[in-house]
Amino acid sequence: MSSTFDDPRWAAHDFSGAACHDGVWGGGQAQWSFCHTQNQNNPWLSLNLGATSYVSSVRIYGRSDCCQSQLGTYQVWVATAAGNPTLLSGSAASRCQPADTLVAPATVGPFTVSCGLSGSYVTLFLPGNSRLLMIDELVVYGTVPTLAPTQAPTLAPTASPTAAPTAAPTALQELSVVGSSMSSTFDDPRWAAHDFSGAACHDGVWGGGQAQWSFCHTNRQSNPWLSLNLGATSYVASVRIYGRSDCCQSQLGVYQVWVATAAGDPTLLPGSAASRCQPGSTLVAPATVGPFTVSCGLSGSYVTLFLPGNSRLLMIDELVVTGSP
Ligand SMILES: [Ca+2]
Ligand SMILES: [Ca+2]
Repeated sequence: MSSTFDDPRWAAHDFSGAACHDGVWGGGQAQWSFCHTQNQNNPWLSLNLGATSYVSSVRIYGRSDCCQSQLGTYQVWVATAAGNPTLLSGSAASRCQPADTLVAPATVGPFTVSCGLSGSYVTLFLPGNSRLLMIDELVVYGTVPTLAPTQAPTLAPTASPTAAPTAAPTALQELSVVGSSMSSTFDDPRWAAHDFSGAACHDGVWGGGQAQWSFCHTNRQSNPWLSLNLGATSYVASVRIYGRSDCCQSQLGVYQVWVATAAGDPTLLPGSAASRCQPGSTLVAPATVGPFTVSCGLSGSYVTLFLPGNSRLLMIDELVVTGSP
């Protein structure tokens, strides 16, 4: 406070500021819980809030045993220091309800002053000469800030994880063939000089007619087949069949292409070991050299051309596989 009432007649009582924030008011002389300055110019009472706080309002409980008229014109300030707020630097103290002249009637109140300011001190100030500041209690309402900043926000969660990336698509290419087999190899002794084995159907030569004789040829049989060994499980995008180029193109007729884990008649392999390309279609080659391209989209290490039915002859110039190794 700016001063403390020191009349020796009342020396037994505490009139310091502590009496105005002891939680006791309205008791009259039975309690003597009021703070009291000397008669002076511009008396003040400052409460230390301990930390910068938001002050929403202040409530003044007037002296309850007598003298209520002494409050009269008063001001409430929020400041960064105790003391006469009009003597603090401009930024150090702000007045609650600065546009209003507050005048307390001669009652105990309480008188509530709206504020809305932040600071670490609240000061009751009685402007003017020959004033007495004496009230029962000064109560401050507001919010004490947390001492430490709140926890830093975590980053927003990332989007749900994407599926592991699939292997980068490889450009489709003509797949190499490491070997071949057929259900049988044409063995007419008249043509013994020629190679009719499966190798003739993956030698890179086709369309040459009798000048080249580069075709594979089974005996006449049921369900003949030609299997190419890709050497490793590979993605088979499509298969291209070049028909025999010197004659006999009508022999291809109804045909199937399979991708499998082994060579041989695919209909005799276990179900999971062979899958047919275009399983919903019956493929029938016209009596031309083609080529005939069959879309596939299956993976396996063998590609098999299969001619279903009895008394069939498999003879074509070349079987070319396109895909990814
Ligand atoms: Ca009190
Ligand atoms: Ca050939």
